Amino acid sequence: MDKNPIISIIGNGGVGKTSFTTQFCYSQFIEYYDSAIEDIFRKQIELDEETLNIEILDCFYGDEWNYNFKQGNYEKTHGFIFVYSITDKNSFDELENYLNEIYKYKKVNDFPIIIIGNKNDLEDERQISKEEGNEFAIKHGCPFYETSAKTRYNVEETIFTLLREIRKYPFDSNSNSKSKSNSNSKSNCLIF
Ligand SMILES: Nc1nc2c(ncn2[C@@H]2O[C@H](COP(=O)(O)OP(=O)(O)O)[C@@H](O)[C@H]2O)c(=O)[nH]1
Ligand SMILES: [Mg+2]
Repeated sequence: MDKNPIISIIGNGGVGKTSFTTQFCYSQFIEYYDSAIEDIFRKQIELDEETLNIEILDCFYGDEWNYNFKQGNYEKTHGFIFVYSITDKNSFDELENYLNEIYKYKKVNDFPIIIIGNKNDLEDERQISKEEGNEFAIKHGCPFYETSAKTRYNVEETIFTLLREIRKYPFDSNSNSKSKSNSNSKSNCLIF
């Protein structure tokens, strides 16, 4: 596995991408953060006795989105986190479009993804059931978690599961593309 895995976190504005990332990297929930900022977060972690320097690309999506920047980011990404908010049906409906967007740059089955329904602490405002989230993940053959960037619920689990998925896809640095050791193997879907 690449010792410097790169993760892109993708989803509508306001779903909690930056909060999730800062919770993971700094164990802090930051209430206000400018959502029009693109940022790279870095953290050194131990995973199964291996030291990894991970980079998380927290991507802003909007009209001003720079096409070249996006393409460059997607190509170098080892694994993607797709985020919706359980309190925002629109953010859930949009995920399909984001996934299709990535398929323009990477082949289906060629990269690991994980889907998360964030803001799990806001049960009273829930618009998307856990089952709907899980079914969507089954459709895309990837793991699924509900998370809370506020309480840190499943935040580490999400990243660690994705990193273990990335490990199954040996990265070929010569061709800058990934080939999966067993392209037929789909991960089991998990519901939390
Ligand atoms: N209650 C709750 N609020 C959250 C959670 N994640 C993010 N937020 C709030 O949702 C808003 C948008 O979060 P942000 O991380 O900026 O979203 P981004 O645009 O996807 O980066 C902020 O006010 C956050 O404090 C969460 O898990 N629970
Ligand atoms: Mg943000």
